[in-house]
Amino acid sequence: MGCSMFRIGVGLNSGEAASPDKVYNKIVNCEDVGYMSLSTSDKCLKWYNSPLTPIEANLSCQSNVGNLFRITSSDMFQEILNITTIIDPTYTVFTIDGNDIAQEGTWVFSDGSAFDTNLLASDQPNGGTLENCLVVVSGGLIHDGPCDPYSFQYICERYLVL
Ligand SMILES: [Ca+2]
Repeated sequence: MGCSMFRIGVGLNSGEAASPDKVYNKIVNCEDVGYMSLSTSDKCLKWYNSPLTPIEANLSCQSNVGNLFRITSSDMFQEILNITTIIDPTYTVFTIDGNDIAQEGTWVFSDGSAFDTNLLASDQPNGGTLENCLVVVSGGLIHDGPCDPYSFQYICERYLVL
């Protein structure tokens, strides 16, 4: 994404400067807005250390113009596990987007789109109506977990360009 600032002497349509002015282009990336880039996603990510319940965590992400991190492929899952191991190697549980609140057993992201349940650990989900949110547990496995009252670390995502 490019961002331009013009002043007198720079053509608004051409972007060309009349001498002696010069035109500089700045490329904005996730790191510029305090987030991380992923090679497997076009969204920007941020790890939050202060634990919240999954429901509170999603509200927190929304207040930062995003949502909880949506894992949509095994490659993306592996990449975030590699990053998480560097950020907080001692993590035990962190929250990601996905729930079956509206219909037990039907897992969707917070925008209503489908979560691929093939990404779950092989013995999951196992919590029935007591566990309607998604978490990643240490060892790198996606489980269903309680939406409240327990608090976990979490990851938000947002688009770079809003
Ligand atoms: Ca459930």
